[in-house]
Amino acid sequence: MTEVKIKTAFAAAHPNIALIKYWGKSTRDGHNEPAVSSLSITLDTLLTETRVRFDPQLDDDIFLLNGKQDEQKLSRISRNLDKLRQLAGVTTRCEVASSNNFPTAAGLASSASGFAALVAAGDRALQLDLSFAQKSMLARSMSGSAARSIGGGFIKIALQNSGPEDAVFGRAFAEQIAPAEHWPLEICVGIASESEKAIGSTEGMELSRTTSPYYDAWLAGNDQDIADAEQMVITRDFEKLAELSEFSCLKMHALALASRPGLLYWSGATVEAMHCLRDLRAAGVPVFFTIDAGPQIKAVCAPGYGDRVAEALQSVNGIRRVIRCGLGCGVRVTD
Ligand code: 2P0
Repeated sequence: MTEVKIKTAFAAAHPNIALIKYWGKSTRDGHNEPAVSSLSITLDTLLTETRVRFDPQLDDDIFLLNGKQDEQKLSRISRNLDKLRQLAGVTTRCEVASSNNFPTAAGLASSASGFAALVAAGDRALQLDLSFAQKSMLARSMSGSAARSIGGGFIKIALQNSGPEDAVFGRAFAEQIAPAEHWPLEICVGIASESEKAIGSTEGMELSRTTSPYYDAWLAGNDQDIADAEQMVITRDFEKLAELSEFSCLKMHALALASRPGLLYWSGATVEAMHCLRDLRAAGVPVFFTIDAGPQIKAVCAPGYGDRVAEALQSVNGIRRVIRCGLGCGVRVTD
């Protein structure tokens, strides 16, 4: 093992939101492998920017989030750095400085953009020259959804396509189904709360796997949902994708709600917003909702309907603000 001279690199990544949800981990191995396939869209607007600096003068890794040292998140960051160091054959410690232009750990996939940016910056700094799939697998080993933020537009992690088990990388990786230009959907994110969630996704998923009576049914329906959703994206069938995406979202939340103790990620505003968006769709506006492990509501609409949807969402009691997004690109090195 050797030390490197000071090596610095910058990367930027966007969060993604799953239309076919990932909830539950494989019991097979230690690589944070998902138990189900998932399909997502990468957003623009929301952004994580990360700088890594490998420095032989450092005794320990350091993690700064939005300018403040964050000890709590450091061990997970260090585990990711250890994999990068292992691949590069070095022991040098690293300072990671990351900033988000949106609330962290509040159901807006900050861990997805965060680990995607970290892997890309680390790859550049250590000159590993990892492939798309390798970066995706390294990001996935820290956060399942981060595997998808390596790519832009429409992305899937299809477990059927997973490669053979690899000691460093594991198996499951993301692939692009279509670029953003294929179908420039608009997304309005309704912020119901800016606080960090009480139960993180990792803990929540494990609780659902071990206690929810719906877990087997959740696994059984996944292959069909993924195959159908991919086809709907390819043919740009908004109406069918709307129905299937809401089904996957509500099915995930039913699974979580039926855990013991039940995981209730919604606030009153989340439920009000679901009704608002369903009413809007019934009135002919092509829009649907999706919700992750937090109270924020994401309204996905057909191109050109963003103004109308944002206005409706903004008027829902308890929705503090609305962030407008389009579809974004994958992670990129920015120096
Ligand atoms: C998803 N979520 O597909 C699902 C839907 C939240 C709800 O992936 O445990 O932070 O780190 O692998 O990626 C969020 O969980 O979970 C997530 P870990 P992650 O987007």
